[in-house]
Amino acid sequence: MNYLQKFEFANLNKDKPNVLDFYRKFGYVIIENVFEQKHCDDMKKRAYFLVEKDHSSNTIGFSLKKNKHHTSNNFLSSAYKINNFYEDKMINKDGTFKDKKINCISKLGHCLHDVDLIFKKYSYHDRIKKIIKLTNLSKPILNQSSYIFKQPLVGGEYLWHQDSTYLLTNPLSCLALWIAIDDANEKNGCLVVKPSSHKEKIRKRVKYIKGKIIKENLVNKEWDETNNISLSVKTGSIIIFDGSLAHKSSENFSNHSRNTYVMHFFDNNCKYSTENWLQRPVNFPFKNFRL
Ligand SMILES: O=C(O)CCC(=O)C(=O)O
Repeated sequence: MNYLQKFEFANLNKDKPNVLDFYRKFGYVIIENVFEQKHCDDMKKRAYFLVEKDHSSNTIGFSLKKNKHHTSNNFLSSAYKINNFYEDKMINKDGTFKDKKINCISKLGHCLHDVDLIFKKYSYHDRIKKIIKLTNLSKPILNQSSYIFKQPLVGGEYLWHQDSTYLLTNPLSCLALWIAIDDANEKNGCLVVKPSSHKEKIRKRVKYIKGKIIKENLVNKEWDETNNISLSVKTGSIIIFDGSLAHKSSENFSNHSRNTYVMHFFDNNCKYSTENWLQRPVNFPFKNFRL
């Protein structure tokens, strides 16, 4: 089986049955040449601008190993704002950076799609609509967006996880679109997936209840290091993946950045858990993703 099979955006109509067949079998699928270099440059330029624009005194670290960011108010408010998260290891004890700010940034999250004009343009772009129409989301809502930098020699690791752990609906409907802003490969920390793991149960749950993040093991089993596939992709490609697919990414050991824009969707015909950390205020509700 060719787990690295790629489909062309331009041939999507013709290839639809094969794309869906691959996605249903393995829980992810790669579509190439969705965005052009100029679109990716536009997003990258905007993301760098947003990093420089941030002058908040409160530096938030981000590490999926320590998860200290979960307790920060700035994390919770990122549900409806764009907050900057920095690589934990690049922040001194006094909160200052160990290098230029842009070299220390980990990610921007989690409402770029509804707050920033440039990201709004790409998030609700006709090309994204064409991809979402392929999926089985009947009433799609774009609820989370992240711009991940994975800067050269600094970008941190993402441990094995399933996205429905954080963005649960009943029944399950979380789906991610992972846009390669740079070429991604094994050296700079591309996405690593476990094909067909989307058919398994959600193993962990992270909830936010009464001011506290609560983590639960739903299945007492960790993901092992067998049967993994590294998804090397070119700039402008999109990886569509199921919210139950186990995935991770390693540190960036190269001299090249591995920027990505990731969007998460759910189906509004399913019940979005009130215990998910990501909640929008009444005056800024989720909006329907019009197709
Ligand atoms: O882009 C990465 O390195 C990881 C992204 C990821 O795991 C996610 O968005 O769920």
